[in-house]
Amino acid sequence: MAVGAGVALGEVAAGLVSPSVSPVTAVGGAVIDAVPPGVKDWAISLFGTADKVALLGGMALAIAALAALSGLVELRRRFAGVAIIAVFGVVGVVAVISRSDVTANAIPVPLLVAVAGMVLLRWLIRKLGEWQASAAADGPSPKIPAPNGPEGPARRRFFQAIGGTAAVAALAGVLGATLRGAGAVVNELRSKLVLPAAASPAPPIPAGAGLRVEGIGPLVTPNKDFYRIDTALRVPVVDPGQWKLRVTGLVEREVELDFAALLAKPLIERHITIACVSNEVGGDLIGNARWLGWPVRELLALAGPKPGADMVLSRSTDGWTAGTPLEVLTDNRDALLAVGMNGEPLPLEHGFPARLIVPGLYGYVSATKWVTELKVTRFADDVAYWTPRGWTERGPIKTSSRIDAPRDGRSAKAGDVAFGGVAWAQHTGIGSVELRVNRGRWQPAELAPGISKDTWYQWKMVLPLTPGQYEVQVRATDLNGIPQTEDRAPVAPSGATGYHTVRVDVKS
Ligand SMILES: Nc1nc2c(c(=O)[nH]1)N[C@H]1C(S)=C(S)[C@@H](COP(=O)(O)O)O[C@H]1N2
Ligand SMILES: [Mo]
Repeated sequence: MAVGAGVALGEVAAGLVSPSVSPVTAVGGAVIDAVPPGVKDWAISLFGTADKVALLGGMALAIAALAALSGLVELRRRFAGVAIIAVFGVVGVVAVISRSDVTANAIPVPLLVAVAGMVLLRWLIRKLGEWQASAAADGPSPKIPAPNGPEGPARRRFFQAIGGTAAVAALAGVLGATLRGAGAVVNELRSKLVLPAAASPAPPIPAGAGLRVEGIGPLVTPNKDFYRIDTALRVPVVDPGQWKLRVTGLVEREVELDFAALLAKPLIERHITIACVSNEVGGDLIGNARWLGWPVRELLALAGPKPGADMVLSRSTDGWTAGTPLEVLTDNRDALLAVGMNGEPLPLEHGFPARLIVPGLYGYVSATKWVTELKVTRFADDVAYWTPRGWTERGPIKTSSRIDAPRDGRSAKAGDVAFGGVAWAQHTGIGSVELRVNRGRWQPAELAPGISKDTWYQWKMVLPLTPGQYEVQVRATDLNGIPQTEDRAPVAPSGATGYHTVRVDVKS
């Protein structure tokens, strides 16, 4: 019961976080990947297309056997059964981490399964022990319960605990299956989807754009490492066959677009770095991806915004909204109604089947995931989700820079110490990056070419350092010659500012 409840709670958590993080699915997938081909062929010939059901059934039997074993062992020796569950919890974590499509937010799920299983097992065994103890105290024949003896209440409490655990397991099982069922179906549709080639492919990445400095992040962020920010407790699951986008409001004519029609448009592919307004100085709520999509200005041109309109309120399936200046969506920048991310359909967490990506604006005013409506309106008439919650109505990304290597607080060996990181000023571009040591004079760093002015740029600088404590700061200047501000500001209401500072302990 304890293990069953833990596994069921894990399925609920997986259903909420992401369909791909279920420990059961991850362990099953790891088994599929690990068994030798001969065994796989044998299983397929034996079970045919029911091979997955057979695998899940086999896993259920294995889990039940493991649970029974833990219970028997725990009854004899306190924490011995708990330890068995802990070992399998570690196996679950390793299985989840080893899945290539899984993000960091998946790791708590198998931990939850193991912890819930361990806590419940200990609790139930204690109740059982209390019953046994009172039965033993009751007389020489504990087999025949005395209805009014001290074992009566202890026995009842044990069965109440077992019954309660069973009820939790059953409820969680049903909820988890419902949540995950829909996600699994759409995940399957997504994995079968073949996106069209871009009519205008992404310009090639300039040679030398990616610098080799130990500890510096990749120039293009892999999907599984891309930061995720949204208000959705459960990842919205949107069937692309049902998806529609409507352009409404102050327009000459409303436009409705389904997914097939969107894919039939001449799509363009561009590298664009998006950032969250909640990104602290030096933080990692920023990522650079190659997005495939249809320019929003072409969609808006079909609808024909009426004079007086100055904002587009985009809305997602879960009711979240962003307010984007109409001007930004109609100028010549590559604001996209995106369907692809780094050569794949958007991951469910990143807005499948379609989202907005706007160069130069923080995500909260532009990057609506699971988008289904663009309402052309006016800032005076409509308010987006985060505006009444203490964030500015407009959210241009502030020019900023980050030191990735060496990390703050690390020590380095005296001699040439390689510093490296990124700098961004989306849609303006970075002109220069400078470093200063212990508040000394600013020295120019080597600046790699950006992929475009809409992406971050990598920089590097080798400093000859003798043993001692150093404080190193970075600052970027955009291509208009405007440096990032030194004044420190918190993330609210419009994005953090100030120099990223790292302390390095140089040892001989
Ligand atoms: N539907 C929806 N879209 C959303 C959000 C949200 O809460 N709901 N958050 C936005 C914010 S604040 C950011 S920073 C970006 C993050 O996009 P990502 O999760 O793909 O990195 O999505 C934006 N799009
Ligand atoms: Mo954000």
